[in-house]
Amino acid sequence: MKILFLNGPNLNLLGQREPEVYGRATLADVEAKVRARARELKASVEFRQSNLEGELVGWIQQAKGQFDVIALNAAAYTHTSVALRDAIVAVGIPTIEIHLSNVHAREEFRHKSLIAPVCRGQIVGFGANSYVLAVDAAVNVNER
Ligand code: CA2
Repeated sequence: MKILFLNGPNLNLLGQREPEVYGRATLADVEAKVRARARELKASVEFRQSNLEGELVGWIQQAKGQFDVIALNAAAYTHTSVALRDAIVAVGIPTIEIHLSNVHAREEFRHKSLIAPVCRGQIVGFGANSYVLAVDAAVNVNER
């Protein structure tokens, strides 16, 4: 099981600002937690972040034949990006939407996800543990 974790804009700032919303863990801390769980479940993980929509689209396209599951925190692009949604559909790789915060309990513009309808499911609101839970979800993605 090969899982591609993709992180969208500003998530490189994690742990540096807004700890009351996003927690104190840095993105490197989140990656370490993901790798620890992946090791337990004998899964392999690639972990990337970009502030550029096109780069995220490129990574999704290139994942075809390379990864079994994509775990995607598209950050602000969640709420705006038809391009990411189309890329997920185009590659046909099961994709899990992740958010640190509970987007449904925040501003109304965060309630709408353009990618949710083309993802297998959403894991939101558990901070860094949303990512850890995504490893478990990925490993079991075909058990429905
Ligand atoms: O809760 C999440 O994981 C989000 O994807 C985070 C995005 C936000 O736009 C989504 O609505 C929900 C924001 C990521 C920015 O992260 C920062 C972290 C620390 C300081 C500033 C921004």
